[in-house]
Amino acid sequence: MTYIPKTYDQIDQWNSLMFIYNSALKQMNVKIEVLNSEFVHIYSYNPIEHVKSRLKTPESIVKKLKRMGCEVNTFNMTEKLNDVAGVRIICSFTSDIYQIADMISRQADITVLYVKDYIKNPKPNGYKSYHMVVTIPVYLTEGPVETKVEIQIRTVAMDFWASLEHKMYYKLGGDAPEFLQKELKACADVVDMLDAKMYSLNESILQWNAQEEKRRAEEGTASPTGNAEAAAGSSLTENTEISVCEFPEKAAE
Ligand code: 0O2
Repeated sequence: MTYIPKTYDQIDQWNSLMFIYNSALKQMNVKIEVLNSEFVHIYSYNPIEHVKSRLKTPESIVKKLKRMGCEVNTFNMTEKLNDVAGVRIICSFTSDIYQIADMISRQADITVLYVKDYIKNPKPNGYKSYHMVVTIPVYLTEGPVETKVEIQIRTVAMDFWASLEHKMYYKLGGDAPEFLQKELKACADVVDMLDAKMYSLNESILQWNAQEEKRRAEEGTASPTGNAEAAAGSSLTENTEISVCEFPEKAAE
């Protein structure tokens, strides 16, 4: 956070900072919702399954600052931590991840500070996800405050693995025996295979649909599904859930 309004020194600084981070999350959620709606409007397809956002808990902030060897204060919280405000976007297919990341990066008021692509470069334990740390301006009475938000984008399958791995690892105090680590990595490989299989199935269905549409057009018969949107069977309001809450695995802490 490059600039904090002067009036905020006089009132509780912690609550003020959390208010700014929370406002950044709200703005980010609206942006994501609009992008998804536009995608449905143009392509009759919603790439986003659901979105979750959360503010890091005070306990988690303290723990992370200590782990980093930093003194626990609000300055270090805003300077050293990049995930006090976090959004997690869960999408259908790996290809959606890069499309969503691109749509977010192209927003004029969003600055991408850095990206960690754990899909192209998975962690040794098997963790896969696309991380972006961005800043978004929060417009306060005294002017805009550039606020950091961490965006994690992953498929439903990657999220399933990461949520359970986080829970199990936490239960073991972050020190899992080697055989469990191997099992978790094996599960991550199964998740990879599932993602690839679902993607190729979807491609086949799209191809089949296109061929059927063409055949019907040639025969002069209408599609039984009526129109493209009905064929895609999706709209933001029907399928996409945007909620502001703890990430599920964090709620356990
Ligand atoms: P928690 O408990 O989820 O909050 P950086 O801020 O980018 O300089 P950091 O925070 O180590 O450094 O970045 P990284 O590696 O991108 O990880 C950020 C978050 O991604 C983590 O936050 C986790 O939420 C998630 N993550 C990273 N690695 C793993 C993993 O191996 N398994 C699971 N399940 N999640 C992972 P925190 O604060 O480390 O943890």
